[in-house]
Amino acid sequence: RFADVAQAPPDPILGVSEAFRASTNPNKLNLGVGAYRDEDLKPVVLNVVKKAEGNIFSRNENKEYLSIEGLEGFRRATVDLLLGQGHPAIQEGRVAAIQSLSGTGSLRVGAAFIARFLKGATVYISNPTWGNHRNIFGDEGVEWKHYRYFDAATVGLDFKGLTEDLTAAPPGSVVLLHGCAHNPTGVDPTPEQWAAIADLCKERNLLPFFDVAYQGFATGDLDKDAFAPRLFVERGLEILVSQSYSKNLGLYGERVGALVMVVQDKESATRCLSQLKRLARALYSNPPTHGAKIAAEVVNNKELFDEWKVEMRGMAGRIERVRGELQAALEAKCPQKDWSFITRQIGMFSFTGLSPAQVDNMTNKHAVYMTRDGRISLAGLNSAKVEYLADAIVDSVRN
Ligand code: PLP
Ligand code: TYF
Repeated sequence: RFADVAQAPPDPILGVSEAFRASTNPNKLNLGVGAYRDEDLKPVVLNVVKKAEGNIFSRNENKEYLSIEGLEGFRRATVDLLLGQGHPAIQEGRVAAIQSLSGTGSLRVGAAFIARFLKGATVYISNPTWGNHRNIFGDEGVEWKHYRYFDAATVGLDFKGLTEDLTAAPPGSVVLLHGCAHNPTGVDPTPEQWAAIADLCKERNLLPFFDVAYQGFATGDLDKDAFAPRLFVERGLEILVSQSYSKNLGLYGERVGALVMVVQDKESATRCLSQLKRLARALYSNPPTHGAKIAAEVVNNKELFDEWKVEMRGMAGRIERVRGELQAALEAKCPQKDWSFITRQIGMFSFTGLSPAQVDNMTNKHAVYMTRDGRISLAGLNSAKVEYLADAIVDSVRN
């Protein structure tokens, strides 16, 4: 019965971590997965998370099911974090938010909503994008197409290509946009370009679906990093948003996130939430409690919230520092090439432009583990390893 089941390919990102673990090379370096590491390259549990957990444990709460839409305090907190406390859309009651299984699960609920209520709509995803986007929409039977995004020649945004592709998209299509710190390129639209994209969505009747997985990691400031979705709402657009606390609160394994819909009026919000609950019920019934309590505790407690902002800036700052160091090391070792893209790119990643063959050289010869699209996670780099990495890159580009 099961003998004919074919082997599934490994995840192109998480598979890198498996290969890294299997390597016995003492110099091995894991720049594959986008997960924050400290200067000793160890995973981090934020101080505010430990404090929040202390508060939660001291209240000796039960482990009852949450309601399908999730923890009330978390739902409020996550919308506040996205739109800013007291935002008119919140006061008008036209925001529907369902706690879901981190960014991935929230995207999947969004995909299920699209499949059921926007039948036939195509989702436009950037080329390139986070690999799982294709699976998430594809597995829900939602058709997806690429829009142009990255221009290898300028190592920047192909704004002309993006505009052309979205202009050609049929009205009613969905456009998946990375809220900030685009994965994998580290290239975001400028504020003016965001405004133009918003106008285009409005003119062409496209539905923006923001994937917000790195709020805090673009500028180190949670509010500034919510610029794009807030701008779209300000311009009168209805939006879908998936939010993840994996990176900014370091809650990876707790699976904390939400799907948020900002719609035109309160009645629509009520009905949309009822349908999101209907979808979630069949997918996983109700979301996990612990991580949501942590996020709610941090965002809703002024003291912890302020401390989180400091820790957030610390993480973003460490990544920015190693970016600068890597660029300087490459400029010293290989001055004939322009390496300025490394500090122009933002967020956790650098899109190096290394070809698959060069990536193989990085991994096979130097034990630098990274994805085959040439992306490196700077969250997995420290000062001590900068020289080693720069030597490996220079050796690989010369090959
Ligand atoms: N979207 C993007 C762009 C990501 O990089 C990630 C990975 O963190 C996710 C969504 C979802 O991650 P998670 O399911 O851990 O929130
Ligand atoms: O792009 C990354 O590295 C992160 C982590 O299936 C991740 O988004 C990677 C793959 C995956 C889930 C999370």
